[in-house]
Amino acid sequence: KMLLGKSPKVFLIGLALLFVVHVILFLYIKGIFQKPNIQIHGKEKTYSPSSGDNSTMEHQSQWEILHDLEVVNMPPVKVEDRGDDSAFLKNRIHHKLQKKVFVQSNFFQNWGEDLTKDQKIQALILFSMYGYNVYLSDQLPLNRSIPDTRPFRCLNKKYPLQLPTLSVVITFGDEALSVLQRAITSIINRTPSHLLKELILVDDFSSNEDLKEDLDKQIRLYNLKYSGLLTLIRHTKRKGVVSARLSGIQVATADVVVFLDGHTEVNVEWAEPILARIQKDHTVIVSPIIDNILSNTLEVDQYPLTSSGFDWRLYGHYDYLSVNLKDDIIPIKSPTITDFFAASRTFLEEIGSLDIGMLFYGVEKTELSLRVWQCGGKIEILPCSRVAHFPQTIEPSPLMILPLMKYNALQVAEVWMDKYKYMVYLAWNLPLESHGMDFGVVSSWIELRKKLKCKNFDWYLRNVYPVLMPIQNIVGYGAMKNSVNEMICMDQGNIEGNTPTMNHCNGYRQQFVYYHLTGELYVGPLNADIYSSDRCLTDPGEGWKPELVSCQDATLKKLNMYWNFKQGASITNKDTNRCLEVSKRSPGSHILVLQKCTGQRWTIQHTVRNWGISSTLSKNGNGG
Ligand SMILES: *[C@@H]1O[C@H](CO)[C@@H](O)[C@H](O)[C@H]1NC(C)=O
Ligand SMILES: *[C@@H]1O[C@H](CO)[C@@H](O)[C@H](O)[C@H]1NC(C)=O
Ligand SMILES: [Mn+2]
Repeated sequence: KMLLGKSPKVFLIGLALLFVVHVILFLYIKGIFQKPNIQIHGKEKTYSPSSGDNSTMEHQSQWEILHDLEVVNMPPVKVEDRGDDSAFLKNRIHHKLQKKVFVQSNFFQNWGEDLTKDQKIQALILFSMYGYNVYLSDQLPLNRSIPDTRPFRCLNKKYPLQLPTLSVVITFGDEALSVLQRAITSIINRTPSHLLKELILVDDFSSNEDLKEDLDKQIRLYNLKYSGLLTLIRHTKRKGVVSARLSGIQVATADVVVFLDGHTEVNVEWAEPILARIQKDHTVIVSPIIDNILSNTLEVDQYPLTSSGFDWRLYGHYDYLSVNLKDDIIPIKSPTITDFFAASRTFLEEIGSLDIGMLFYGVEKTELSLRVWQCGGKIEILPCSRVAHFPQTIEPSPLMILPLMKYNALQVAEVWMDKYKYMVYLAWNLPLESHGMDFGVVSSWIELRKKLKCKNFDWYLRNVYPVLMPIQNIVGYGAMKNSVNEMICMDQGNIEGNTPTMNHCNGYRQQFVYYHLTGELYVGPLNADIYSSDRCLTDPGEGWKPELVSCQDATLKKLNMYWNFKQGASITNKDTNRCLEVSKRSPGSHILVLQKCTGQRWTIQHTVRNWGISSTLSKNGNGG
């Protein structure tokens, strides 16, 4: 921005390319890949820990920060294929180190104004690499105090003196050493030493130099001081969080095992509520409340009490909670675990431990949670147990994750969801039959389910997670195309707005359409739960613009929301008889209009035989 004029031509080309890349990344991050931890259902907006103040940094991702570092005439970048993005980022940053860097970033709005330019550059580079403020972390004491975020009544709670022992498993990959050490220090300082049996670190193939000899040295020092408390396991290949946790379980010996990651700080008396609850009932799996560590100032921000659930893609997120807040210290029954959880080691073993087939974050929480509830366990979130955590760190690109998530979701649907699994196919926009997606071998899990006489998904829906509302009468779904131009698809348009439009077909959820036997047309991602109403296409009766309205509102207000449609035919409003058609606005740009029918035809990507649940999909369900 400030460097215009130096070598304008190259700069402009470079800037244009970078802009495109960032727009694509931004769209992916914001639109396609909804982060599970920051979405509160029911409010239909992103949870913002400090909304109200001016700190924009919490929402600035490493990709956006990277933008602040963009330089003139950046050379092409060699991307090492390590199967993740960190190498890519480092490579980019390394090039920039030798270049002139633009350091005026809102990163320094709340912190570090007094740093010199070189220090600022260093701080930004570290932030880009890790997704949190490593420069500051390196200066803070490892044993720093953090605010006690528990509800007040927790402070008076007494726990039994005799409690089960605890193995803490920390899995990490490419963590900043000071952040990892602060996690270790907080656990050692805030867990009663007679209960903390061991601390197991699993390094999932980090590439950082300081996580090699430096970490080994630190661990030797800890072990001298705390008589062999720490164990370090190193993977020689990146295997993912489930694999890393399994490596940890294999060496764990205490009664209870708890899983954390490397960018956490446990709070006072975090372990006692966990151990007391599992002592009382060893079939309960518990999660602490995860408070946020702000990524620039490293302040701890209290997180509200929530339970945790998932959408029909089986992707985990927090649910808006309507608990009676007078009872703010009793365990919260939760449909799923959150990112961190603790379990009796023997109970976890009984129900099949962790599923190594779960390849990436997101669906693995749903998998374990369905297994726990359906096979006789329970899940609770404990308001008196608090763990602070950086919510945003470097993540692989959504492009890489989505296929893995889909693969895992289908496995889970196959094993645990019986006749409801069709909803997962609808949410992912996959054909109900012969979808051609290989989802691996699930027979051992089906056998385990039989052996443990686990309950069925219908029981889970009715007793644990009535929030999800399966839809029975969708008869057509996926991309909706018009005979005028096969390259464009119906699209929900601007997410803030309510005017659907036509855009180039891109396969994203913004272009999913669901047609009901009863005439409703949903446009956009499928929610199908009681919190977030899906959006129905309506004819306002006048003007040419179709509107998207929450289906609940449309029903209440008796809007014109029912449409006649058959594959390859027109879309006609049942009340107004107007047709939904495509009109050219300018070359290459199309819009949706309501008008007198001119004979345009529509086709929808998938149709459902037998009006609803496919017979082949429901027949091998294991009713329970
Ligand atoms: C945010 O910025 C505005 C204007 O710059 C200022 O008036 C306000 O006090 C700031 N709020 C906080 C919480 O810092
Ligand atoms: C951290 O450790 C130092 C040195 O052992 C000690 O002086 C200080 O009081 C500790 N701080 C906290 C918050 O425990
Ligand atoms: Mn994390």
